[in-house]
Amino acid sequence: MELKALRPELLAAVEERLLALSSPEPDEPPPLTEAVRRALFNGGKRVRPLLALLAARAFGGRTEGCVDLACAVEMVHASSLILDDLPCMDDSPLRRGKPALHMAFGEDVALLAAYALLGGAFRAAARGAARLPQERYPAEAYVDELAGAIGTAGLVGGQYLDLHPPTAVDFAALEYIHSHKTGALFIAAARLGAMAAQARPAELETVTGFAKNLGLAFQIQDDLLDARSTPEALGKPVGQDRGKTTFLTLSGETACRSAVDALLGAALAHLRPVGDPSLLEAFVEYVRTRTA
Ligand code: GRG
Repeated sequence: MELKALRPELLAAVEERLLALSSPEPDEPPPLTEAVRRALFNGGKRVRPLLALLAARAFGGRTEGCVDLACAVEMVHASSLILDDLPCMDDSPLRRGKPALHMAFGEDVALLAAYALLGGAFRAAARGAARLPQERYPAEAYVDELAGAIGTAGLVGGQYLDLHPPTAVDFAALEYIHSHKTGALFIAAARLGAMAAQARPAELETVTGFAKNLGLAFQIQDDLLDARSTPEALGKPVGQDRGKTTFLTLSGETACRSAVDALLGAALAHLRPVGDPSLLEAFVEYVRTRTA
């Protein structure tokens, strides 16, 4: 099946499960439910869960077994966006064109919602993983994968260096920041999908190389979109990175566009040993042509 035809079905499964995963506990304070749901359902593209589900398909896995894992990754992503927007971090009043969560609910509720999403993500991952075959990858391997992507050598580490950059930010420093801030969750999404499909450890390495290149290309595109797109096309304010060193300020537009092409080419090259790479190839094409 082609990605165009499959995508709505996969995204519908993700929406449905995210709704279930964020349904209120019997004694949950309603404002928390509202904040968590606002963070989850405010127009995200669902790139990471889609990547997880397509990676599962590429290794012959049934995607139902992987939906919880895909949703766990999206919940971590939603949590990271809440935290990223806080005044002590990126200090952004808007997210996806609407008030950031701390603007709508206050910083205290935003922080609590971010923690609630993280807890929910681990619950989803643990429960999803427990329903998969345990011989090659026991349930804790999936949980460990997700935890590693968040930690000091993942999202948190990348965010730290983004907030405390070295005095001279060069390409290597930016690559470190973004391969952690953005790349870590792309890698976790693709690996979790492949693990759910029982891909062999060597195949996981292939998937890691694929997702690493894809994640970095995605981030460089983000820099380009931030500088060159319009708020209408992007669904959020542009020029947010002004004053920051980005791939664009460091290398210029032409070099950035070449880097995106080269990275996407490298991502595709990693797919050569994959049995049926067609859906992941189509996903690369979607990333190549994205406008938001
Ligand atoms: C403890 C979860 C946690 C995080 C702490 C705050 C933080 C560390 C990390 C921030 C990471 C971050 C916000 C990276 C930006 C990644 C990125 C490219 C975001 C945009 O992704 P899209 O385009 O967003 O997929 P949508 O809006 O479509 O969901």
